[in-house]
Amino acid sequence: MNFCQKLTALATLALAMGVGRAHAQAAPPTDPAATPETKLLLANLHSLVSRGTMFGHQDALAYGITQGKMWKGDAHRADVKSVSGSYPGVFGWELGHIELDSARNLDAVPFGRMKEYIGEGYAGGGVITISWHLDNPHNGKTAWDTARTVPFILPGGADHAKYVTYLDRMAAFLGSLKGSKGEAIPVIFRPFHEHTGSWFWWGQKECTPAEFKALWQFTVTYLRQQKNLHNLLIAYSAADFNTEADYLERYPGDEFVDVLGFDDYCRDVPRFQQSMEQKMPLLLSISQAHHKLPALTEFGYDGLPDPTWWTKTMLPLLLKYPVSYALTWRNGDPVHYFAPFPGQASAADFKLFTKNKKILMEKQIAPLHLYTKTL
Ligand code: BMA
Repeated sequence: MNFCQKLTALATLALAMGVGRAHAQAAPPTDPAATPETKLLLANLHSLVSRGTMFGHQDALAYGITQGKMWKGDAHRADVKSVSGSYPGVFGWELGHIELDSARNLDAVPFGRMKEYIGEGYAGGGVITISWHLDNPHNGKTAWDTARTVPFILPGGADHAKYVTYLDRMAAFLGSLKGSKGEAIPVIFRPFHEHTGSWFWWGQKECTPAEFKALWQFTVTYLRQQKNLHNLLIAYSAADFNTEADYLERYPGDEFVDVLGFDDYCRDVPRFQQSMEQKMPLLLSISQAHHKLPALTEFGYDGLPDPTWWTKTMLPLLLKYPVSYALTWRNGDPVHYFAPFPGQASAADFKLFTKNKKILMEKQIAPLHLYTKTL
């Protein structure tokens, strides 16, 4: 073989081994009975990673900020769209208080409206992800209560029946999400998030790894087998972690997770960059080894005080460490917000950020028909 032939042979071998095609071996959904749309979505999301990162915003369609006040419930409105011209590619929603049979979630979004917003996001071609800050089933306090709880709600525990009631109410909502043909809307469901921290009752100091895994496995199995939900991709999302072992300490197993992620917030730019530089390579290598979809499941800079944070801090990180999506948190009130709105200090920079071809908004994603066509 001459030099050229050797190069070609090497390249062929590399391709056959999947080198450079990290996501080609992506696992199908862990739910063997996943709906066709759910299966196709996951396969397409794996392919899409090489094209770019979808930008996501929590509660994008429900409310936002305008001239120092809140807007709420306006049709076809999103702060991200007012600034960039497009809806986000990913729509995040939150189910806290559905377990209480409440008409509104813990941030006052009516569940009836949320269902419509989810339908709109899906019909527009976007991706839906849902978190759940559920109240403590053991003592009725909030998700932020840190009393020891998990052993009481596991099968055989004194509060198991109560937890199952909570699951039933939550599952009824997830099962009610339907597209125009009556098909179930696929959802990236992200329960028990930030479990490596200790601020929720499912946190690291609040239960053992075995208890956490048992809770996760019971929950996912119950939703699939008892509630017949087959539209869920399950996301495991940590807070801080230092090593692969740390990240996987409470991992419930490859058959219970489709998306791997973590949540990280900026309070100081150099420290945030350092934290992302430490966590992102670990996330990417663990996702690749387990054939899971990597995502930055929450990120943000509360109040966006840095006018060039999007292009100077976030963009370089997302270009260097390609993840499927990066979801920023809600525009909760005029002093607690994570996405820019017209007039906000970082609005012009956000617009530039969304113009980068590697940042995918709904406009870029809609023509791909992620639920019906193979990419
Ligand atoms: C938190 C804050 C809270 C909110 C909760 C659930 O990070 O935004 O105000 O209630 O998320 O959405």
